[in-house]
Amino acid sequence: MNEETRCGFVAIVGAPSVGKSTLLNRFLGEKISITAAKPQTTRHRILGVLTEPKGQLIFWDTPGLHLSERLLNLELIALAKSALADADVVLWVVDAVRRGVDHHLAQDLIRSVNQPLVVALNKVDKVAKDNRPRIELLAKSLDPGPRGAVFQISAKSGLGLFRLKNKLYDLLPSQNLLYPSDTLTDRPLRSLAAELIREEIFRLTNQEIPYSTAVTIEEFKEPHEKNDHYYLNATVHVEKPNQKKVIIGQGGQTIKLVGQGARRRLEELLDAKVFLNLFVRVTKNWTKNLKHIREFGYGG
Ligand SMILES: Nc1nc2c(ncn2[C@@H]2O[C@H](COP(=O)(O)OP(=O)(O)OP(=O)(O)O)[C@@H](O)[C@H]2O)c(=O)[nH]1
Ligand SMILES: [Mg+2]
Repeated sequence: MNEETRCGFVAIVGAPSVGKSTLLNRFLGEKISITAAKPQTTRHRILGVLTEPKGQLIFWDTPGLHLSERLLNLELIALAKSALADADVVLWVVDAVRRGVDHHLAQDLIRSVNQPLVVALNKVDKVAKDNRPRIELLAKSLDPGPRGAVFQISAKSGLGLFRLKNKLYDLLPSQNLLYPSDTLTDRPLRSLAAELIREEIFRLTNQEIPYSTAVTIEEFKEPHEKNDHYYLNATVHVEKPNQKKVIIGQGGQTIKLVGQGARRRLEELLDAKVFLNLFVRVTKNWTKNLKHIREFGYGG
């Protein structure tokens, strides 16, 4: 083992929509975690592995931390907590412009553990010049002192990420790589496919629809021969009959757009033609039912 090889787990945590998944994708140079302008996009603990000559940063992307008694949300908080408990270093992402409605839940959870802490004040590309002094003050107030450091970054433009990454390496233990160097994620293709469909639903629907939607893949057939199609059968689960109406849209227009967008993205991901069948089903109040939450692959 090279004495200088650094390797370990970094839990990316923070309030919803602060840019955790965008940051992970940016670090990896690949989209493995879906992103959206609407909160509560991530519903898994997503492993992303970055291997470089210096070592290996093993990230856990986690669901945004916010207070709500909805059972699905409680499961997602538990997931983020489990990543925090397993991490060597905590990477707390804070929105420089809008600190996130539930900033305090993240703060409390971070205070309850004692690993090194790096704070990433994200979206500084959005900060107007005359607001710079306010951001400097905010950065100062978030500085964890001897426990770590604070960085001003933009996950979108890449600003500040090199220094942030180097700090993360410095805080990790010296040890051999834990994953083969070509590992990117532990998410199976099938699950990435379900997530891409969900991302299209986030893009094309509003209000409570994105949060009330789950996607499962019933069939995922790989091509047998070159130039053959992938064949996917997916179910979009919603909680109420009126949500089903919205997702299908007038004359089937919305579900058609979801299907077209998701198919294009899947073809990019799989580098092959894709045949995608979407079916919309009402699974009453699934976000309040642990059996369904698990069945759809979220939480625990
Ligand atoms: N301007 C700007 N926008 C950003 C930046 N990082 C993320 N965003 C945007 O912020 C929104 C939320 O990003 P996500 O990465 O999905 O946020 P998240 O923290 O993973 O959200 P949850 O999974 O819902 O907790 C998206 O519209 C991103 O494009 C950034 O550095 N600058
Ligand atoms: Mg996310």
